[in-house]
Amino acid sequence: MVHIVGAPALATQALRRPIHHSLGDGEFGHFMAMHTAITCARAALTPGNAVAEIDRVLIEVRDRRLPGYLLVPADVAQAPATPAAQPLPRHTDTTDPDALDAFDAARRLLAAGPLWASIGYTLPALLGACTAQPGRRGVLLIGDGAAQLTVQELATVLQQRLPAVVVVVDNDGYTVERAIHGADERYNDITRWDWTHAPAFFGAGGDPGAHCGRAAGGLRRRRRAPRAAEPDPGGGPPRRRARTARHPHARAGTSWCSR
Ligand SMILES: Cc1ncc(C[n+]2csc(CCOP(=O)(O)OP(=O)(O)O)c2C)c(N)n1
Ligand SMILES: [Mg+2]
Repeated sequence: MVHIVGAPALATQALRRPIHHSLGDGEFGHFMAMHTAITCARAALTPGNAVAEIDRVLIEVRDRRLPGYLLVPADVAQAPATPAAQPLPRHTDTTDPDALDAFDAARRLLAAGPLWASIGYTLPALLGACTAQPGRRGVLLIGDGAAQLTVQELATVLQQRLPAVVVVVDNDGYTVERAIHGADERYNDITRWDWTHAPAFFGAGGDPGAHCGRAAGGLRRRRRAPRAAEPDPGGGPPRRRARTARHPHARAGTSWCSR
């Protein structure tokens, strides 16, 4: 993976103007420095170094199988370049081909967050996976809290008529966070959406291929008995505590959209 980042023209950078791609301080190296810990090779391209530096970064990324970072100022992107004389030197692959095939097969089936990831990542990832493999049906299981972060990508899924199924676990908030800390805290609540309107809202209302339904009876087992809404000690409106497993909406549980 190579992160290719556009930047203001070198002449603009030289003036140290307090603009975007700096922190408002006219310093344009901050973001490259931040990437030091998560990339194996980085380069800030100039007309003079671009051809050699691009190859250097690509070789490192390929051989070490780690991410790289290329910063491309606007004027460098438009400058003429002499193509490299040689193709990249071959990489001697020491990977067991059987193990690699097995990994590839598994990778084609499952796109998942790694050890831990940003919630909301998987909806755009579904869009990317379906776009990369036309005709294959992507299936996504996503929490309601996560889906609320990147739900707009559903509009592109619908517009592109991708054969995706999205199952939203509609459990009224950040359930896993409630389990870790703050079972009764309002910061684990989210606003409740009626997911069944999502296709119409995102412009696919008249599309007979876009279906949306609610799986009745999901999350039937509720761990705790309902409690009434409680007045906020701070004088605000009554708040519902730990709604996850008990809200009537949670019993209806799961919504889905598909083609
Ligand atoms: C961008 C980002 N913000 C916050 C978190 C911390 N976080 C991890 S899981 C989670 C809640 C997920 O809620 P939801 O998607 O509704 O899933 P549930 O646990 O309810 O099934 C949060 C806020 C995170 N991982 N990434
Ligand atoms: Mg949830």
